[in-house]
Amino acid sequence: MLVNGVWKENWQPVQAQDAQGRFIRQTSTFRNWITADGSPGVTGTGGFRAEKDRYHLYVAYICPWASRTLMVRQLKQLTDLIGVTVVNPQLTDQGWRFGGYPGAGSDPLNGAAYVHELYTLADPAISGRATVPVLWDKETRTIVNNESADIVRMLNSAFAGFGDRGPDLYPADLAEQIDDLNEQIYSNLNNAVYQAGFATTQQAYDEAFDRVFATLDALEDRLADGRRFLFGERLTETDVRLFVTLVRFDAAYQGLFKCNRTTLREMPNLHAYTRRILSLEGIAETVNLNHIKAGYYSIKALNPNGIVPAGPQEI
Ligand SMILES: N[C@@H](CCC(=O)N[C@@H](CS)C(=O)NCC(=O)O)C(=O)O
Repeated sequence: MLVNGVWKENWQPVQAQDAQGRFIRQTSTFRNWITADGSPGVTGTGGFRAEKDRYHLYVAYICPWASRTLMVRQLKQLTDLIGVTVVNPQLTDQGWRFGGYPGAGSDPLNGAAYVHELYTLADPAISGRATVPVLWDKETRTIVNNESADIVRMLNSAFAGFGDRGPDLYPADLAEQIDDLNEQIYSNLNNAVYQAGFATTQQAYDEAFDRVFATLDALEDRLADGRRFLFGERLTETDVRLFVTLVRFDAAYQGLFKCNRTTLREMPNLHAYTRRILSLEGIAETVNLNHIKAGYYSIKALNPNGIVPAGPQEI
């Protein structure tokens, strides 16, 4: 991680843990918003007006949080407005690295070798972890935001002035229900699989495992009435948040993170739902199973010999 702008120690997967050995995720540092007119958003400062070719996303295909932002960029048809660079899937001693792995790129804007360099460009005295996604502003050469939940929401609305940009993923009449279900899915699934995987006590693992499968069971039931998406016919940001975990489930969480009561394939409604979202225009390009497997199985603390499983080869 970075301490006062300098990279310290080898990269470690566990960010922090509580007294019971439960994994705790770091909170994000840059919380500014792109808005239609450059006025400040819900948090942070203003000055980030929606403009073509001004912003760039740095992502990892392995990362579910970064993948949310990639999906929304596709769903909102923003691919010609906002560029993307994908990092290598394996975490190095200095965190995310650019270039070399098939499907990854080098940094076209700043010539950085590691993502942590973007953080020190944005704030030379920064302390904290250098996470993806990073939403970069080419004009002021800084990080607008590194919290995927914010990025998903700002991309849903900020570029409305550029024509019809796909479905409203956060419609006002569903906002409260979306916020509620987002929170449940984040705590009991998106983050809980990591809590199972990185648990350092049996109790912490058991608790996380139970939350993961109770949540999957409830979602499997919810989809039993044949609805296309979580709230019916309309795709929302909650579907994006659920999809990114489901699509990694059999490839990474089931094996490496020991979330192995049931595979996704054994939950027919959730499996069909995942494939339905995967078939939406542009979404398959945001999912790279090779990166997902190579990335998760490169975490030495969980897989010291670095063997990458051959399967599964499809979702
Ligand atoms: N709150 C962040 C979390 C992002 C996050 O944890 N990204 C992970 C990859 S999945 C990361 O970059 N980890 C590197 C590290 O922790 O050093 C978000 O949702 O945007």
